[in-house]
Amino acid sequence: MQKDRLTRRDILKRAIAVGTFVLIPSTASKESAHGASSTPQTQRKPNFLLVFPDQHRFDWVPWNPKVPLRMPNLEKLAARGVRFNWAFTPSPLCAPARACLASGREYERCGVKNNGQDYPASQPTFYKLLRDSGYWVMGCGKFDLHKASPIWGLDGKNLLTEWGFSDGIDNAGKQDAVASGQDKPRDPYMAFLERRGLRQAHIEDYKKRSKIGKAAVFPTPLPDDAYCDNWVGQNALDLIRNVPEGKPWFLQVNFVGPHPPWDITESMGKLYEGVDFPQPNRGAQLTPEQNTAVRRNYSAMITNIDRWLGILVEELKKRNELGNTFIIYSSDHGEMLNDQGLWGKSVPYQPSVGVPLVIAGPSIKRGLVTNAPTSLIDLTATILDYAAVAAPPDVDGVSLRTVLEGNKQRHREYVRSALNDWRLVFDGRYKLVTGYPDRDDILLFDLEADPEENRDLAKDRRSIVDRLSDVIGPGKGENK
Ligand SMILES: [Ca+2]
Repeated sequence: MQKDRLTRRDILKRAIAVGTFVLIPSTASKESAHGASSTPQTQRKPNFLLVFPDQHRFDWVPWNPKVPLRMPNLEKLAARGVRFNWAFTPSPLCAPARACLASGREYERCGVKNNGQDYPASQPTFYKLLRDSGYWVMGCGKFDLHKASPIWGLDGKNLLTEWGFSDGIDNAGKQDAVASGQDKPRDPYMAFLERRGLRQAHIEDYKKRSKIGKAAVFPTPLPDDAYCDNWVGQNALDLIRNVPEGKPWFLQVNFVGPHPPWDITESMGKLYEGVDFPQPNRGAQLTPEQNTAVRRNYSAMITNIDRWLGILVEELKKRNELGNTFIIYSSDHGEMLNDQGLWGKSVPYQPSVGVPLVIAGPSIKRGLVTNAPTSLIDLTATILDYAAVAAPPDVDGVSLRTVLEGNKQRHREYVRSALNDWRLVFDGRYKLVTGYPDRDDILLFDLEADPEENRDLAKDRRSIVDRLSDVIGPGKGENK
């Protein structure tokens, strides 16, 4: 077997010798120390693992010295890949953000304006394109592509085939599971809790939390193995183990955390016991102790997701697939955590629109940190690019390949985000926001000098406002 394997250099040598060049996909040309299987690499398509928690904000990362967050597995991933300082969601709300990712289109063209709309059945998804090209396409956790019609099926397979998946388990998000499962389970997670005799206890726990509101930080009565993100992680493992032999695969793991409520298990409650966190920027409502407690639970949910990232990477090592798998860690949007006195997302401030982004995989630079502004829609283009599947002409995302392989510092001039009436454009330093908080308002922030966005410069820097106003629209095709 071994003697039949040609290295990239061998092939190039032979090509030069006979006066021809062959195109060798660069994705398949280099392998990490963990190696590849005995299949000739030029014939193998890479796999993709997209770890996609819900509501993980951009600065809650282990390399931020201001936040004592532990994510050892994300740090390892960053050491063998590229991490982005300026990754944006195209729209900071569940359904539009995930529709933008699925379609690769900016907010205005993603077909989903808010959480009250389903993903249009006739609109293409990159999942479908991958599947049509021979990929085994999988997903688990909360997909949120049909938020207006909350029908998951107890096996979580209701619309998976239509969206382009080969296999998967779509469960309800935290609140949707409890709201829909009051009388009987309507989604696979509540069905699982029912089988374990825990559904009622979970419903009662959420009732208690909703009465207390943001300050509810007590642990759930659920044991660790029944906690939703641990059940989602187990589903991810089971899916990888059931990939048909020889198929390249894609898996998106949509963890439900660290979205509120701040429910954690007893054991997760010990992770940040006694650890201090910075107080919110211009926060309101809660006491310092309550803010710290919320931030501990938020961090515990993220550290638990990081534990699953580690388990999944170990599984890939065992399967001898790590060298041929792109691993991407990001999130659909952030969480204000009481910064600016706000909670949740939906607003144009960085804790809401900024997401973490780390990518490692074959041919990707190791340990690169980049300031290239990027959007989740660029992931769509990047995945299709590395899978050697042509992106449809109406995809707005731009492949990150040149940045990931260290050949370019930037792949686009501007990045955008939008929701309802507001629009945002960021050029790598200045961020212009129109239509927020009211339709006629304009805000300008210098994120280099004022990363917490406390000084609006719109009245002082008119030329920058004018320049960015010209490009604040969806910018179709500008990057092509
Ligand atoms: Ca979300």
